[in-house]
Amino acid sequence: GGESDLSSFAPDAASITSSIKYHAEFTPVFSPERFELPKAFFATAQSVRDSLLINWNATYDVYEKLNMKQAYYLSMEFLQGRALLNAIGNLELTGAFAEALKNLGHNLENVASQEPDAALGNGGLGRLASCFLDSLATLNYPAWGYGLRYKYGLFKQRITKDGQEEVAEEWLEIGSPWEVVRNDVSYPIKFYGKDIKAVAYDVPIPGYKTRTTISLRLWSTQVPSADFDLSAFNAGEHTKACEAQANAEKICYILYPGDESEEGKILRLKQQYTLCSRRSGDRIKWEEFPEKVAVQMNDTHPTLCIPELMRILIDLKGLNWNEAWNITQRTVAYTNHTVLPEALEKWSYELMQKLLPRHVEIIEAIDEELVHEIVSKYGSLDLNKLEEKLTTMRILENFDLPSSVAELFIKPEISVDDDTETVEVHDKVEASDKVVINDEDDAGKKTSVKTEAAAEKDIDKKTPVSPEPAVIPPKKVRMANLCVVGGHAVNGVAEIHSEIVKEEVFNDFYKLWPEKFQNKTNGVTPRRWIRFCNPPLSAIITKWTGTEDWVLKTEKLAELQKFADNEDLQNEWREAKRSNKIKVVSFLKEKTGYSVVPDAMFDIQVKRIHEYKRQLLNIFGIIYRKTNFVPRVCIFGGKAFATYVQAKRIVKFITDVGATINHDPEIGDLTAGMEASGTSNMKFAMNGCIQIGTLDGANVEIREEVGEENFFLFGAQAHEIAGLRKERADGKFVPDERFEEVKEFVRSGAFGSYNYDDLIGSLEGNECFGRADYFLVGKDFPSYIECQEKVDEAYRDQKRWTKMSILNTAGSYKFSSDRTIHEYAKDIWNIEAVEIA
Ligand code: DL6
Repeated sequence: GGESDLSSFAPDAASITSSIKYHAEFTPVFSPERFELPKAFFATAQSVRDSLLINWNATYDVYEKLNMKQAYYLSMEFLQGRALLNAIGNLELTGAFAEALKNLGHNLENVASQEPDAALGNGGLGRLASCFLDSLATLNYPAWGYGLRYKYGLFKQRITKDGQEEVAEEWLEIGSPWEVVRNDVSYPIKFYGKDIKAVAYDVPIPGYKTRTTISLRLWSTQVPSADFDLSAFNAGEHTKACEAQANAEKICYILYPGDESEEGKILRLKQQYTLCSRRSGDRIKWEEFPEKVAVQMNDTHPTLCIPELMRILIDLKGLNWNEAWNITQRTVAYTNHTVLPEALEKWSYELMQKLLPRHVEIIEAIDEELVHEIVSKYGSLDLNKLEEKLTTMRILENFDLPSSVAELFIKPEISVDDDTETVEVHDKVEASDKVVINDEDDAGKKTSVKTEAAAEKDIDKKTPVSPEPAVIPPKKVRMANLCVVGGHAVNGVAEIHSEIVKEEVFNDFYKLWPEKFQNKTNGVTPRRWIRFCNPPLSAIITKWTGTEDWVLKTEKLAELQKFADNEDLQNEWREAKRSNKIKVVSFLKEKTGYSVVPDAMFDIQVKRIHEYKRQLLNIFGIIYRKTNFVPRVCIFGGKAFATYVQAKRIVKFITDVGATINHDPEIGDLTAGMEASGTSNMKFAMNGCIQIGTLDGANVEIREEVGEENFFLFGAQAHEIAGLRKERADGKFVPDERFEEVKEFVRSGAFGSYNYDDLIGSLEGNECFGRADYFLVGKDFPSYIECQEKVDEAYRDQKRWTKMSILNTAGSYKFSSDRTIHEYAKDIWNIEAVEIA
């Protein structure tokens, strides 16, 4: 309970030692004889959990009593990572646990390294959700994370001679010491008229230097035990008897199951509905719901919470449409994380209707209301313009207009001559769409699927088509439009991105409802990303700013600015960096067998592999610079999505170049407007790294904060991109000789026998990709390598370099997720912090 005198509970090393011994013996998950590392990890984590449980229960006791508004962060991804060091750091018990483990013959770091990686996310979007949870707890905001308990997290990456290979990561194999199954919190979910059961597993999220400990609630799917087909099993039909169970469990099997196949799509939609489906408590007064609950949709994956809340309010609670709509809109808000059109989710209408017919009915009604609103606002426009608005803004794509407004329009007839017909198509099919060619009727029995390039050629507006069958564009549900319509707030994740959201991606909606649109520049938690991951640098910051307050109030980091030229600070700073680099040297040796020197510049890019993230530009630069300049250790970290062929080619290419360069006896080492924010850039700046980048995402703001002279800028800017792409497509682009040289060198087979024609071809407008160097690697190459020369020059002057590094840390204070969370709490969720006494 919250009021117990355990509030001052702060165990010392001796009591922690007994607690670890107790758990090793009495909450066993290993056999009793030995006390080896895995067992030491489990017992230590169980002991930490005891401390967390006291605060955790107290937190929700208070929330229950005060019945205040709480925020629910709905996300298909939480990239939590390992929790042990983070938890004891937040509890300020690191020293005590280290001593306790020493008493038991172990070392804390080795014990912590035993923890499986809870990688329930792909990259920035999932890690952002986890940073937000840390900040919410630290700042005492009443909140929850809601996600799915995937059995397998993000795959483990193996690099083989063929490139990347994905291996399943079963993070729950030995169980998780953190999660608590809430057997009393389970709900039925209906698919095709049959119930499955979603059970809550709660993970404690402790705040830093506070008792507040909030929950990450992960849902797991099962079949109600009464549904087990005992007679089939006894009759020997084992597979049949277990089928229902297997079908239910597979929903939470893996993070982002491949959705190329129909089965994959259905599974993904079931996952999304599982996250959003809820039968809420009867104690709730529905009219007060938005005063008690704020729901944040992390991208469009949780969009179904909109029709689901409507369904609950109308069908189960008996509210009328307007009341339900008002409550829903005031409750939910949407964060957009991408401007890439192919990443804006659209669901096949047909598929969705089969799985969730009632939700589709509700979506159709929302769409119809939207159509009326657009018509009443823009009714005075000429009909073509009005039709254009409806075409881009509607939630339903490729649908006829509702009959209530259809008579406003005189539709162009499809004119059928003897052997030629003209097909009016209202919208261009997106790059990733498959186009269904239908040679029967709308119900489409004989169908075939066309590829992207063929589809784009086929469906240009008013294409004369002779006697070929007509193209019937597939009916879709645009989840992003539903989010914008159904939520009271829409935000981007960096200033430039939020501008693009307003001016391009959702411009028509912005004109209709400007008040909905906001910016919330991302942030990362300074606990995990400086204090705990970089103890040498943290100690220096604490010494020079006078206290450890900067961990909570990152604006204090700015105080370092006044010492940036101080020789003592510079020497300490260099020493800390060197000690960290020595750790990297031994890590690299252990993982790759390569030996590198710590005095070299470490040139690092860590993020998902994606064409727009420009790993290709980086590696081309490395090939070009191969024999010149300052020695560098170039490190790439990142995974390619399992079905993203071009990204996997890039992984293969990087490893081939690495293998060749690393065996060379002479050597002892981003497209603007496309990166929504980036968060690795924030982690790098906080840790005193000097960055090279384009003016994109949060880079723009980082450069502003750390100072132009402390950021290496190259490349075209967002507003130039469209023109440059056109120039490229029109064949007017003249590539730089140095770029041509590098391509030639790659073609010559310098990096092995793998055929890189497709990779190089994509930089030249190879037919197979249909778009000439879409990510403008060739265009930015000269600017990139010239900028890298400036990087070398700066590195040669170590005093200047160290000053730049200090000023990066000093200027990074804005990028704490604490700042971001305060903004969400105030501007979108309207929640207040509550301290747990
Ligand atoms: O907002 C978190 C993160 C940004 O920092 C990255 O710039 C952006 O690429 C990423 N977006 C996605 C989009 N996925 N979907 N859908 O991962 O979000």
